[in-house]
Amino acid sequence: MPTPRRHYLFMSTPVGPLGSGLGGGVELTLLNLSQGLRQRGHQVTVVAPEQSTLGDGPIVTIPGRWQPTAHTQGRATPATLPADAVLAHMWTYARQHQAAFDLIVNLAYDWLPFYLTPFFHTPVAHFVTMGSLSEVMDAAIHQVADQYPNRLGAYTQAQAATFGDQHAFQILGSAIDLSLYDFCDTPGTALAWMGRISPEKGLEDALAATAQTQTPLKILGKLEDPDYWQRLCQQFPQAPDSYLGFLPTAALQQVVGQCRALLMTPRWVEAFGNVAIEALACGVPVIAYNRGGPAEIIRPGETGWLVEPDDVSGLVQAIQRIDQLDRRACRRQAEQQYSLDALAIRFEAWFEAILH
Ligand code: HBI
Repeated sequence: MPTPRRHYLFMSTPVGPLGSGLGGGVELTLLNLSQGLRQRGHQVTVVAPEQSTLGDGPIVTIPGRWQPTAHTQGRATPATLPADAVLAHMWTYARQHQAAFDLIVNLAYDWLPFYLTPFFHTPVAHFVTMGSLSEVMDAAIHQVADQYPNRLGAYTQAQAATFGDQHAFQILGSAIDLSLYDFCDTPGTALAWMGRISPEKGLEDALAATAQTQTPLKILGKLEDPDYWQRLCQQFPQAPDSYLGFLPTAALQQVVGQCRALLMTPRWVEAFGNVAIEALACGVPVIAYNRGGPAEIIRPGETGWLVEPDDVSGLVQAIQRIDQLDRRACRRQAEQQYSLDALAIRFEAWFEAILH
């Protein structure tokens, strides 16, 4: 029996307008998911702070004060709500219009939407976009898990496990628009490293490994922590000439496609690691610490290598075994698992499980 055509209401992150970059990975998830679900015949309406832009689909923009970001707060930080909060106004809109939708999908990492779940007639599902950060959010998430067992989604098992009860989560992964990435079968000699230049991303290990193997390293990403970068430049004199800045997708995929492999050296549990599937889409294998999201993406010995976390000598050994990996298998894995349609199919199955 074909899946019925649904009308979903997506509630965006309240930390800033879509298209501003303030919403981080959620912006990409919302754009890709709405595009993929519409291509499968569903209707998607997105509710987001005013000045939001999201491709060409219908979007309801709501005024009000942005929410302070959760990922810089501590575990004991209480739930907060500014006066005239855009988050509160967004959920007032949802309450008033809920009858027009089959399902409401929350992407905000905030207390209010989780607390409101039992107050709605239309079912509310929550796609959780980060790991465990605070007691108050953990309690709100566990409350929903207890009352509505199948209403929580996450990117990866590792991210879900940070909440202690990973079985309460549907694991959905992520996706990219593969039409923006070209397969490259003729790499040069360089390796790539992509991500925000900030301590939790562990760039120093990639610099140490490529210094040992005398391999050029191309560094791409936003220079988020200048003091940290200064320290790296002193420790690794070749670093400044490896840095290519933050590139838009077209230029990024051009540079990465020419590389023999991508190095991922996270110090923390990456909820997913979108740069891994961007590399695979270009045919570039991924060498990553066996930690967090990348460990659930890479197929060891086929599309990459997993290395003992924080072990630079393990990175060096993996770099010496890149040629055992198959660049076409990398592109194939991106097409099978990380296309817009593959993502939409995973979310559609989760939504149908909730609606039955
Ligand atoms: N902080 N309070 C709050 N709410 C969010 O929805 C939120 C956030 N910080 C970061 C963020 N969302 C996204 O950038 C990540 O979930 C990817």
